Amino acid sequence: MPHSLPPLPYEYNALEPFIDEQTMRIHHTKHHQTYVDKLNAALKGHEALSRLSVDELLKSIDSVPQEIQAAVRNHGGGHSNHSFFWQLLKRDVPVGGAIKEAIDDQLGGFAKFKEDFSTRAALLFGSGWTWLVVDDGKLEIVTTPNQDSPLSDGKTPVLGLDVWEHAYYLKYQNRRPDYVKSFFEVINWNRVNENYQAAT
Ligand code: MN3
Repeated sequence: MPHSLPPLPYEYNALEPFIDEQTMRIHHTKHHQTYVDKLNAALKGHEALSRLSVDELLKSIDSVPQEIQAAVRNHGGGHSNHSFFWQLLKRDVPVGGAIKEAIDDQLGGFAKFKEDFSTRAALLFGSGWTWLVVDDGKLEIVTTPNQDSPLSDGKTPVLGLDVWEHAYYLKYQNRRPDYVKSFFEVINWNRVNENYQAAT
């Protein structure tokens, strides 16, 4: 079955004023849809691969045939990353639970984590993502270029931030640090806790 665009679990204006309605609408209906369409186009004629979930494809990216490997990495990554990202966003969810304890224990406390994550996001050159991942049971902040997924490096994302300009330019123009600051106002920590529990 071809891959399809998952509906957003909230309205396009649900994250205002931190992430604006127009950005959410274009980001979901145009950018994410295009990744889905191009992934499906790349997989055409590859019956066995078409039966795998996009995350399974990315975990075994090295065994995807060379002639479609870049397309699966880029467009499959785009589909997986965005599907993951939408679920992470919700206003007014305070940080707590097991992820808070793990951040305190392993990353020097929430304030330090926020500063370190924001710095990595701000300094990431060009287009890519900043992640909080679980690697061998431990939390780690990493970045990936383009639409590369941490899944392809054997790491499990629990939180991720799209820092492509299309994610923020309409509202924030060149002010990526302001967008990152706003992101911390709309993190659904309940979802991050679910991701963390599944990963550990
Ligand atoms: Mn994006």
